[in-house]
Amino acid sequence: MKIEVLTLFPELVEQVGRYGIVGRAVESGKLALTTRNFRDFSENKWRRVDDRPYGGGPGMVMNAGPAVAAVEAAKAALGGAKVIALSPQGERFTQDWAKRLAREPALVLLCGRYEGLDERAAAVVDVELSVGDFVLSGGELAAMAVVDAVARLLPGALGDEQSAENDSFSAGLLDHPHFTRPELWRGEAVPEVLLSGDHAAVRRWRLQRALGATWLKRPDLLDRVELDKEQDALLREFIAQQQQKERGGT
Ligand code: 9D3
Repeated sequence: MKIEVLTLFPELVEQVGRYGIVGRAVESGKLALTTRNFRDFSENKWRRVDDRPYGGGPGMVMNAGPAVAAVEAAKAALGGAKVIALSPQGERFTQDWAKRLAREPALVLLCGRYEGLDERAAAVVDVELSVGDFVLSGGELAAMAVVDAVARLLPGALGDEQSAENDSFSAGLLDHPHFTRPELWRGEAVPEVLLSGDHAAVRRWRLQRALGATWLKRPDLLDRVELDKEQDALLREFIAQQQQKERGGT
């Protein structure tokens, strides 16, 4: 897959391709990650790509000209691509979006700076995405999150195929707790079942703790997953145990 990021800070965005799973996807040729600087498409000798907002007010607006020229150059270089603008006004980027985007042959990610982009550049954008309800200084960190989430879904990117399989085991749920050596640390033991060698029991424990953590911390996620009979029984048991503890505690 090819991803080209359009930005005023190409060196910032390139860092995401140097480390970890994204770095490996780039190294192995599964991901071609490139950047393009809007400034190279400035229409003035000062290389400016922003100007004051019509109608007045604080801040600056990104010019449509360099943004659209950069998108057109990117699409030509990639042989066509879906164009995504990172924007606080965008639809929420989710794991479903990551899965959808991982199936595309090529993406252009347009990162805004300043107060926003001249509205007349919107015509070249296929979809606007936001990474959450908080204020960033620009689209770069959001684009890096999208690159990371998409790259790890590319076939073979994880290396350890089990990690991808585990993701489906607990799809839409929070993770279960993890333990590693030593067995006893500052007086705290590892749960017995994880030392038992009983793989079916370990699987059930992990599934129950994933369901329990989701119920406690992100009950909204449970509304969006269909629990099978086993999951339903494990969650009911977890809730009963939880209520038992509450009665003991008060
Ligand atoms: C404080 C400025 N805001 C005025 C009400 C508007 C504003 C403009 C530009 C807020 C943020 C930004 C820059 N942010 C992004 O480009 C961005 C973003 C974000 O801020 N949060 C979550 N996802 C994204 S994707 C792009």
